[in-house]
Amino acid sequence: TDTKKKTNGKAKPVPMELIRVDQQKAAAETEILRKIAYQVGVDAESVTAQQAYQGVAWTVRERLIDAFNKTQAYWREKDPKFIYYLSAEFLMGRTLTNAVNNLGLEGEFGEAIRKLGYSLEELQSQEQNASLGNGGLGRLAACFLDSIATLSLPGWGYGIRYRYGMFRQGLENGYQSESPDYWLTNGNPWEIPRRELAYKIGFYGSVQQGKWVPDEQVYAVAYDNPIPGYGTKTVGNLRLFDCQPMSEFKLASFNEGKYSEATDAKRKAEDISAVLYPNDATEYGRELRLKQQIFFVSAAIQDTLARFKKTHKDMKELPSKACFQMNDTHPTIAVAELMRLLIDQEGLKWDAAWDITTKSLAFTNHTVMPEALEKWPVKVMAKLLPRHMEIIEKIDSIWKDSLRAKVTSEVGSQPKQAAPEKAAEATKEAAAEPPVDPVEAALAKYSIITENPWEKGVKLVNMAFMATIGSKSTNGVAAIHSEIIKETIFKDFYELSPEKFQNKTNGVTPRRWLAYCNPGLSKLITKTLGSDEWISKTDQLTGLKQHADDKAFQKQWRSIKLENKQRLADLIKSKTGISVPTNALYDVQIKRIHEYKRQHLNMFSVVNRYLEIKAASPEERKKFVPRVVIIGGKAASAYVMAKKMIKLVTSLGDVINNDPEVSDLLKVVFIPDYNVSLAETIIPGAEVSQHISTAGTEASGTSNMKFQMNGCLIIGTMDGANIEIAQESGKENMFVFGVDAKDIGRLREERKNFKVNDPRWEKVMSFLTGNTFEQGLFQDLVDNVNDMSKANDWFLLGNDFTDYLRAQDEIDVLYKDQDAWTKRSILYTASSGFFSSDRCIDQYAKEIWDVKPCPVPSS
Ligand code: B1H
Repeated sequence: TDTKKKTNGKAKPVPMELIRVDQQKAAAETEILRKIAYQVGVDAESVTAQQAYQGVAWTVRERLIDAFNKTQAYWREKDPKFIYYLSAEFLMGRTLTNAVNNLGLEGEFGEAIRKLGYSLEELQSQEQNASLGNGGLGRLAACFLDSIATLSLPGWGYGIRYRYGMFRQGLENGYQSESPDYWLTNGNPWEIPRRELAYKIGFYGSVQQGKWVPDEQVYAVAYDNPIPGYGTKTVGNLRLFDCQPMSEFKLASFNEGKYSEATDAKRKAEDISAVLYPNDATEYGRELRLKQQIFFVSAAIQDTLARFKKTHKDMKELPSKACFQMNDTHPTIAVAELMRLLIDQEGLKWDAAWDITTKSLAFTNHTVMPEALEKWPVKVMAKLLPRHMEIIEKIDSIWKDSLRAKVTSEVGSQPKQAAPEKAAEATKEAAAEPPVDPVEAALAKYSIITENPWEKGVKLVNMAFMATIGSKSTNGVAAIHSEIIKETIFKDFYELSPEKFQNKTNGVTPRRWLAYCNPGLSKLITKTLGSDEWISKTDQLTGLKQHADDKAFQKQWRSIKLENKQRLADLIKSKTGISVPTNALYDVQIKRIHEYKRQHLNMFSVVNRYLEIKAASPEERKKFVPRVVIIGGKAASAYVMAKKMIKLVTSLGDVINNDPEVSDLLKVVFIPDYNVSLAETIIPGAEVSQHISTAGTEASGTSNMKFQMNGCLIIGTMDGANIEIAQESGKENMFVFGVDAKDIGRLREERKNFKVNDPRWEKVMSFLTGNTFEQGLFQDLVDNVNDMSKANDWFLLGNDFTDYLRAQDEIDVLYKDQDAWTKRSILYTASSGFFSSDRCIDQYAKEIWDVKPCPVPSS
């Protein structure tokens, strides 16, 4: 009952007298009308925006595919080394504007769209966001694809074609509500289904004669998503896999009237690629999630090996033709899967397979949050992937064998006697348990398989450790983060092989995040610099520095910001019904809602400002700089405190926005359902943005870079990439506050006995627990940071509160001097060049991947 036999039939040559379709293109206008008539199926007398979007998108798709086919054919011919970016998330957003602009079609298509009575922007707004990611990590992967193509690097992304992306966020009574994001309602012009390209993926079963016999099998069906580079003919690829059953349904059961049994296998298979896990930075120990991971990783590696084998016989050459970058721990089962395929399918010996594996894989870590470092229970792994578990055990045991001599000599050189005060305890334990070999005990810290510290006897597979051991490099995503991982989670591994550890400070694509989302500013920059080369050579932005003091230039700069603020005000009105004045300072914090990102600290300062305005006389009130505080972001569905933080924002909004005494001096807005396309309107309209995580917790941050590019000033801690942004733009130009990362360990200890010495803190706490709100509504949130008998303010809001308010005051002071403010804004954009993902990807290509550009020749 195999319905999907892999056909892969031989292609027949097309007769010479037939003209290739890519040479038959008519004018965009004609093609769009044909698409509207025959693809959309409507009479072109009048077309809705959605129909016009469809017509345009399906036409752009063809241009995209022409260039895509040429690129891929050229790469097949040249056979360069490829980078394969393995990621469970690609947060692509919308495609139309990006494709039109990157392909250089804006003139021709802009004109055709105008004739239809629409603008490109209007049509783009018809497109659903492809929200196949949680936040920064997923969006980073999308920016990387843009840069890989722009630099003409042979490279593909590999991931999952989730049918439901990141959940849609609504508000009910000020609380987050969640609903499924079905983003494929109107079809997807940006993908090419490859139904003939299907790989078998197994689960469960047992190992027989050294080989895996799975109990359950599904197909991974490929969908290609062409990725156009900017200023090049290169079009790369994002290959996403959809999960399909081996057979549609059991006809026999169906005929007996057992309908649900008949379709059981189909439903189970389709579940695998159904939904993105909305669990930013929290590990979710579900079997289905592990299924998703092996599903796309196995398909990606099988696909790569199949292509490799068409032109190469010796597997040993694989590392010179392919590098797999593992985006966080989610794809790290790749270590075991590549070993399995090389040994069980290609017939290699263990050592040869290990050599190939460790030369072909590379690993990026994106967080030090312990809950996000995936550790799968051995029981789950052994049941779902018995052969992989065997391989992991062998990797672990060989690895520890290789360290035994070293560890033995170290243990030997250490005093055997336990410290006197511990001795009594040790004796007690020793009586209950068999003696532990000190060498084995010392080896434990290097072990992939560890005991769960919270559950005795439960063994876990530490995926991050396996990834580091099994790959040629491990990197962090900002300078400070790359140092922290060497001192904490990977300390012992760093000491063994320091040369494996690297830093690659994140970057964002200047196409989407400046050139296209901020056309006004983009035009001014191009005019000022005399060319638009800065769009791919962002170092040229430094040329703006010499204009930073020019009053006329400042005025133009400001008027563009005002237009962008108006667009943002319109967006706020349409999404929330709240009217906000454009003469106020627009203050933005948009990111996942998390205690470590401290949206509640932001709200504490809002409360303080509110109370100060209320306490001021009408005369004094005139001195306040009006502010609109804008928050956006989703909370993981099971994260109770993060959801309470959203309720805090909306509740404060209800109180403050309706208080006539405050009037337009302060507004608090929560924009629901934050996503990529909202960010494209919010960021250009922001004047100050908040990146205020507790030092040492935010690995990098990437929206900070987008704000900087758009000339938005930053208030932030010395954390993640903020530190490097401060280096580039001048620390004195950033509103810096807060404790230092190196002190947080000690401060967390001391916080238990530390009282916040600031009367404003008490006022804020009493306001939040007072009778303005429903009794007890924010008690838990306040207790967490203020009641040291119940909690210890883990993210140190109490420590940073006073300094944060000082930095907030500095913002108001500077804003009153609009020329000084604008000058800084110009300097931010001028010094943002380093944070282009082109720079970042160039470093990956040279320092980790060893992949070289292979541009398609023009003609
Ligand atoms: C980042 C994640 C993440 N780090 C687990 N880790 C997830 C972890 O669904 N999950 O299980 C999803 C995402 N995301 C972010 O990566 C960091 O917090 C940012 O600081 C960083 O800028 C970004 C890109 O490197």
